[in-house]
Amino acid sequence: MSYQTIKTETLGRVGLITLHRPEALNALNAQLIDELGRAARAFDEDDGIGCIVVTGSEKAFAAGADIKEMKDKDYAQVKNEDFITDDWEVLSRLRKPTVAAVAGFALGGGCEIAMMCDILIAADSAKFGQPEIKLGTIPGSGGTQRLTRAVGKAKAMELCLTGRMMDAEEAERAGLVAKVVQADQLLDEAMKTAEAVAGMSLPVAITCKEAVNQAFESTLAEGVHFERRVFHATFALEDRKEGMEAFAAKRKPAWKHR
Ligand code: CO8
Repeated sequence: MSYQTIKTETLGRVGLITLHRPEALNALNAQLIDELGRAARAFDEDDGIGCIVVTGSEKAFAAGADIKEMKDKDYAQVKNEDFITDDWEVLSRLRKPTVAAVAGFALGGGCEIAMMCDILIAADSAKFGQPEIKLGTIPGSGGTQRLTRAVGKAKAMELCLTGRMMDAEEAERAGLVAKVVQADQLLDEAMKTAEAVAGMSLPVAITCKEAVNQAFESTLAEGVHFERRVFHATFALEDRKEGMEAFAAKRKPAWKHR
């Protein structure tokens, strides 16, 4: 498939998507969202892929929805076309684990797309924010919800209501990102993480992702119950047997299902 606003590459069992609209700091226009959705779905459906990495440029992961494309829309239009359709949420619906590798600006929809990924790794140059309030609007693709779940009400309120940016160190302290690395090592680190995940048994990795996500959708008791049920279910897999036998035999597991 050929794309104009993103680049894709398959590196071993990792699918790499690079947002690529350098003239607009990777602002998310309709074409980019369409291409990102198609590429992400294609990797998700590809048996050769175990993990997907989404990244941007050194200067920007993505500076938000394309303001120039959005500015002339009126209420009837956004309502009728259901602006920010499900396509914008594609990354949150993938079955396979995803890693966001963020350098530079991750603002508005850019921050929201990064937060849709399962593991967020930041370069020390990363800047996160939901500046929509400065444009007279509010986040529209989960910013008020995912940011609040990640960093808590106090910081999410402050960030959304003032529109200020938070740097990588603050984002790590607040629990938004898994780790911060030097900018020139961002992609290497993200790939290492993605390769480690892609090296696991795929049905187990998918199950594990589902179980962690359940924490955001249920009470503690329901979540623990769900976890117990899917934990039991892993005992139906040959890979569960293989993993434990390999440990006992002091060898590396040879997963059957990848
Ligand atoms: N939309 C369109 N163009 C943009 C955007 C954007 N969001 N951000 C930057 N650009 C363009 C600039 O207009 C400029 O273009 P040109 O050279 O033609 O003038 C080019 O990119 C470079 O940008 P700057 O010259 O502004 O670069 P600076 O380094 O001076 O500033 C900033 C960088 C601080 C990131 C600045 O560009 C900025 O504030 N950008 C807007 C950030 C913003 O407000 N983002 C939120 C957008 S609203 C939103 O995301 C709603 C989300 C809805 C749901 C999305 C679902 C995924």
